Amino acid sequence: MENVEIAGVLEELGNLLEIQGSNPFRIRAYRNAVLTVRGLTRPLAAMVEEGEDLTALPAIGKDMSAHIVELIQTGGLARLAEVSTEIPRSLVQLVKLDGVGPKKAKKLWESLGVTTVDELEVALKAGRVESLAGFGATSVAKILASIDDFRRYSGRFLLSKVDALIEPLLAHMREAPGVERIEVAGSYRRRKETIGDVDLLVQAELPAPAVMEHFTAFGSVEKVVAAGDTRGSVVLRSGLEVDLRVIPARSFGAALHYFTGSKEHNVAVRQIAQRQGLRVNEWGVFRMPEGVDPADVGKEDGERVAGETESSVFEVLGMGWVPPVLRENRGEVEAALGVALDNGVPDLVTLEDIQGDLHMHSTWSDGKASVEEMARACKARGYRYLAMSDHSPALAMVGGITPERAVDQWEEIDQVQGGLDGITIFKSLEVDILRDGSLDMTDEVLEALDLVLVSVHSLMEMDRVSMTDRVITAIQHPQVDILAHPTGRLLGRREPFQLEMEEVLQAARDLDVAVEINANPSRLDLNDVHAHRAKELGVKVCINTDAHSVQRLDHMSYGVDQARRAWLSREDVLNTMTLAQFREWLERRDVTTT
Ligand code: DGT
Ligand code: CA
Ligand code: CA
Ligand code: ZN
Repeated sequence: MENVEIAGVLEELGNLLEIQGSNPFRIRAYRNAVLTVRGLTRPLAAMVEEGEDLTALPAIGKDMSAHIVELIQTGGLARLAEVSTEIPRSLVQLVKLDGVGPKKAKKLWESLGVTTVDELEVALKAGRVESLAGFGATSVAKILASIDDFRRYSGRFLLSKVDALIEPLLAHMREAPGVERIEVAGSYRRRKETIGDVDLLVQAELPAPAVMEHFTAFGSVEKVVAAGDTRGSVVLRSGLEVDLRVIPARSFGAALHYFTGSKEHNVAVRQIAQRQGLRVNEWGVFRMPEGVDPADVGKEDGERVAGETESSVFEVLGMGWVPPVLRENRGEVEAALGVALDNGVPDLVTLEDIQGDLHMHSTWSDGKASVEEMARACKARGYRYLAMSDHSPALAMVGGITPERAVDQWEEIDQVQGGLDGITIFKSLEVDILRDGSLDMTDEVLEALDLVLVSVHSLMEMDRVSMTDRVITAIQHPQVDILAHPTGRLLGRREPFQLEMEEVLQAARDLDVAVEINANPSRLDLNDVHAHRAKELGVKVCINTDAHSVQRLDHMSYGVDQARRAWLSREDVLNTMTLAQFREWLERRDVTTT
């Protein structure tokens, strides 16, 4: 059993215990164990096999260690089976809805017998929920809206989750007999925020029954949906579906292009080909003899003119190679042909371009690591600067920093800085935008900070006009530098709040405020379309992790992928600046007023 799966089982058990009303310490023990397991770089299965003591790991006590060993050795967990005789496992789905916590889920189950999202929807629409204590009309409307979101995303997986789930599968497939090359195509290769299914391509001489056999024998396969000569499909225990295609070398590039998609991109490319008397499919690019009806020819008929490599497909059509992140038919086909833009496809920003991370939290608010640990971790990632940006006091539940404590934190930052070479720590805060657009911090502190981030964390149900006013009022404050996670969305859990993005971006341009692409894989906020618009308007985009732990600083790559999907180049991104340039940027307003 893989670490991700173990984390999934422990998380589910923890959630069930919480619905049951179990001891909060026990629930927290599960939460912390899940965090530990998710963060491990070594497989627990290997550690157990080597007889290592798991209780040496943070947050893994005797019970938790026993659970993990049991999972690895038996593939199941007696405790989970036991709890699920007392309480339906499907209740865990209800808790994922906005507006339904563990207590409410329990109540819905006990009073109305609701165990699934479908049953809850029926009960809500029949008016049976409204009359329960603790649920009112507002609560009902909120839950209904959240069921819509749930449906829209159900069956889709966060990109980061897929990264974790398929790593062991790829390692397994590399060992299949006769495998020459492996690529993951589809939305995964395009680095979309969420993934419907994984499209795995394997290059091998056909026929290759051993490859298919090896695939379906992967340890995490729950169900084999299909297993033919060249095509197979399985569902993993996590629920993730994986399609496999086995492709001979002569067609691998064409298949990689075809199955990377998107469908819309493929359609546009096929039209380009048709104009040139060429036919593109997953087997190659073919020149058809004059006067032949395409409907009458087989897949590989005609003269093969490309297909072994992906770049050969683009080249034969007179196009430059298009990075997969751009293949959404949003102008990349024309750009690659060089007709719409004279500079063709832009040079996209890369992870190596990033010089600093300007949004993160420490133990001063709800982070898990100290200022020093975060700073050292940033240095280890090759950054030249970072901003320590803990929460402001309006977020009382996370221990936001009061003006008095801010001053104390600066002392600590100065001390840490004194012991650190090669990286600069900027003093910052992520200041809450209050209802009326005012900021949750004294002007005195705001002026003393090196960098000010602002963001909305409360009252997200505001109407569009009020929310837009609120955000624009906030960024009009002369000390504001960055608008963080501008729409508040949480993929699969919370829709973006109502906001007139065009107005906000224009205001940001006029005020010289940067906007964030929050790199947390469940946020990725701004989305690609809005980030692209920011670039068009000349608004600087900043890619920040918002990390609450050292590990999560590694989310930067997801933010960079999102920026690339938005066509952003290095010069569009604030935190690609050198330290000297960034210092100058911080002084930009002082410069213009003198
Ligand atoms: P997903 O799985 O929903 O996240 O999105 P994709 O893009 O991975 O879509 P998927 O798995 O249905 O198909 C993978 C690729 O195969 C897709 O991006 C383009 C290609 N493809 C699939 N069906 C068609 C089709 O009917 N026409 C064309 N031109 N391409 C297709
Ligand atoms: Ca797919
Ligand atoms: Ca697919
Ligand atoms: Zn934050």
